[in-house]
Amino acid sequence: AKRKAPDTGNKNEDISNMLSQLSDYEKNVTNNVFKAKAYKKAAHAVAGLDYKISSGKEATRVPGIGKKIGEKIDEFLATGKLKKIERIENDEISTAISLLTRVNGIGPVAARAMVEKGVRSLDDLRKTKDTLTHAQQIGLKYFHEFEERIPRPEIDQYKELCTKALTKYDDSIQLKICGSYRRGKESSFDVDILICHPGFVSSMKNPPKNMLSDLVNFLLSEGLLTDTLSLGNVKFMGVGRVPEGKARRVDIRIVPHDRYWCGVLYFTGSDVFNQEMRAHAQAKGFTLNEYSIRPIGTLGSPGEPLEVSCEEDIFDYLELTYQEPNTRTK
Ligand code: DCP
Ligand code: MG
Ligand code: MN
Repeated sequence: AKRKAPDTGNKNEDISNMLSQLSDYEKNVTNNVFKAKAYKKAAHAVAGLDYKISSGKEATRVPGIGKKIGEKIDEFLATGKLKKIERIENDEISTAISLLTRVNGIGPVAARAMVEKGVRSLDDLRKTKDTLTHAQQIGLKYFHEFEERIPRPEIDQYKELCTKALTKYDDSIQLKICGSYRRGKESSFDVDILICHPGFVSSMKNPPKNMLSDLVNFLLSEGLLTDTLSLGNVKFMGVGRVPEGKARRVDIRIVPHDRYWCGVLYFTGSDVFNQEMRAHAQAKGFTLNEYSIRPIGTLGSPGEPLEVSCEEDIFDYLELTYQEPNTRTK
């Protein structure tokens, strides 16, 4: 449902779009996470090729593309379309479910339930407003704004304004904008802000009481944040706005001060890159997550977290060459 970044240099854009469409369908309509992932992986794989695919058989040589997807590619190359996608697009129920899952806070299960109750459009949804959660109401309110990508210069503004505001609030706070912005993208779906403070370290189970909510309240009072979708001890999801700007999705995450760099690596992504890095760690006898990298002992249980003082340290433990954020596409 997320609007894709313009994919410059994709020699197989039609095919990768087709596969993304099938992935979205499996994710949102049939709720088949496994198939959705397979299609997404295939879409990424064909998008990354430096040549134009000329047959399904040829495509199956690409890792992540099996016989079935190869057949779909053949049908698409021969007819310029896919019967399966036509059927999906002509199906009222599927179309309605797909539309509803584009609302922030409405997942596949909720969308289906709403469609079963007769909801087909955003207007229908507005009529059921009282039954929606707070997050879903915000999602509906900003439906169109949330689908627009955020231009990089606007995230530069978030960086400057949040740094200024938070330094005023508490000058021990450290913040870094991660996600697709840190990977150098010209536009992003949301603003991902990673925060740490020396008052929250890994030996504590949670940050000191209200550390995140106090900080969020401050940004709300400054007008940089406008709404809350969800707020936990370490994670805020909500809405922000810079002066003259549009409503934007903002995620804020607090990580323990001594675990900052594992947090930075995780939150910089991409998600596919993270998956592959974790798989690689596993293969090398480590376990890697957003908090730590730990060696797996002979009995199979993880040992103590290793010392990490920059992202390079993590690559070093795994015997990988350091990768700059803008190369971490997968
Ligand atoms: N992340 C992850 N696995 C997930 C979700 C997120 O590893 N299932 C990590 C990697 C992502 C980062 O968190 O890069 C931020 O998540 P976003 O959903 O904000 O994704 P991006 O910032 O990478 O892209 P976008 O521009 O779509 O926000
Ligand atoms: Mg993001
Ligand atoms: Mn995010």
